[in-house]
Amino acid sequence: PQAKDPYRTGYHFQPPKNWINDPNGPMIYKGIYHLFYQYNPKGVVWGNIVWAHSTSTDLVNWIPHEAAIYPSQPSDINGCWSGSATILPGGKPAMLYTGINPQNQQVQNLAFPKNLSDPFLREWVKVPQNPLMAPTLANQVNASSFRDPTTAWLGPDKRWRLIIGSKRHQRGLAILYRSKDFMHWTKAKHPLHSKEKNGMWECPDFFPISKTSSVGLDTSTNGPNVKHVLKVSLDNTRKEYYTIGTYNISKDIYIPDKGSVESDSGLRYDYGKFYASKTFFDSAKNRRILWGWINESSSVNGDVKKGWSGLQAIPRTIVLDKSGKQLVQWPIVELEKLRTKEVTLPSTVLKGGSLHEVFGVTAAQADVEVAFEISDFKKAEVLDPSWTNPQILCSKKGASVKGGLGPFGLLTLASKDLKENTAVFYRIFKSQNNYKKYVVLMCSDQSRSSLNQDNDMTTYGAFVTVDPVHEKLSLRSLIDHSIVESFGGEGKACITARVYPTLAVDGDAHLYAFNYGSESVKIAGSAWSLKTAKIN
Ligand code: DQQ
Repeated sequence: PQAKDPYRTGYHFQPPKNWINDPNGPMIYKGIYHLFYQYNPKGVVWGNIVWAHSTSTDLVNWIPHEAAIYPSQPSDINGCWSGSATILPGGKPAMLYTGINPQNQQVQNLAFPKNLSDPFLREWVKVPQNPLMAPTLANQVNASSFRDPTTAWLGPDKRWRLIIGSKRHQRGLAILYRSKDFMHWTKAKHPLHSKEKNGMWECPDFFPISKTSSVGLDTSTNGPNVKHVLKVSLDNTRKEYYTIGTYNISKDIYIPDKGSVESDSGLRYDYGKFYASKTFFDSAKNRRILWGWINESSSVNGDVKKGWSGLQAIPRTIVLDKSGKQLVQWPIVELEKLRTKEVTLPSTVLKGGSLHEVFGVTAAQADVEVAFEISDFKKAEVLDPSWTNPQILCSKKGASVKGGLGPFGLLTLASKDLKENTAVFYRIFKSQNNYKKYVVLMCSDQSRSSLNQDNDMTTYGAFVTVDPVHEKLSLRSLIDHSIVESFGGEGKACITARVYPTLAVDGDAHLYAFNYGSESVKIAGSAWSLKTAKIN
């Protein structure tokens, strides 16, 4: 018999086999969560794209269904690409998605559930008017860069609006369409927003967020206590950026706040692997939930051997940070139902150069939450003003590079001899011009994650806007065989990594807390073994 695949996940969403990518049309209907996703029924690489479908009552355990949307008419015969759900007044879901037509043009289609009394909404019917939006000579839309319609929102004038990702030359575009009846859509003269030199904007997402509370908002909400978020996925770099700003409904334009940009220095949901993400409003629990596709870091040969490629991240609730300047993300609370066998780490001093094994947890499938306390900042290194790129800084100063205050953190998926490990850690620097101001760097160092050199073992990094003098510095990592999803500063910075250990597998995986800085830090927290979820 074949040995169990050591890289399949215990609680991250994946189908039994084949290629998956973007999450599509996430929604809740009559108490059931739906996840659709880009899927190749025929292989482990991208192609033959249909909308696969699974449902859940808790966002943790999933039941598979037959493909919901697949090529069947001229307007989608060459593929059913990404799209979004809109819950119409009265509760009926409408699904808008990109179809690839016989000329390989990208067009937008609409489908409705065939039978609203089927709780799983297994069958979908495409409207005969499809495509509802298409590139024409008159509208000057680029036929190969016109995809991924968002959830639509209703304006005060009773007209629906949505955006579609596009580009013109190298300018990223969020093309705006409007409709009175959801069937006839007219392109607006101006995009909702655009940005030079961004290239194609894939999978845009546009939604309101409360300035005053952590309650999520329905996509059509606007008003004085509301900010808006625009997220775009950059095809060129495979990175996502979001901005926070204002939606001017009378001009129908979105204006990012000062300093909020869709480029290198911009904000990302996740500073590791995370792409083509999409949020939805969960009306049952009044929260906004983010889904994201986590691609492999293995070679195509590795994927062929595994027979599968791609995961979905653990859904995250997102709220606006109290600063109003960024979002804060946290794994949905339902995940905690899988926690078992809590191992507490009583408050311990991690002396400079120390390593501390966390025993009693299934280290290949775990949830770890720790907080660090720092009382002495004297040994913090000075941050060179040229160190502006956190990923490069983390790559130069990996986990094995000793420092002053840090590196301290976790060695996840570690082999007993530490030959393999994925290190998630912090370093604290003092800023050159203000010695009382500290800069917190969070890193996920994959350089020793596997003895198999065929994998992409790039290191990731992010600056975390935490004041380590007055706030605790927390770290949560969701470890699941071939994925480590980490949340720094209580969700202010997230880093997801894919890793393929050859030794640190299942029962041979270990978890450690470490401090390779010269200054001591205190650590306290808990680790849980996580039960396996029922996933498809
Ligand atoms: N994936 C889909 C497109 C989208 C891209 C095709 C993003 O609709 O732009 O599978 O990963």
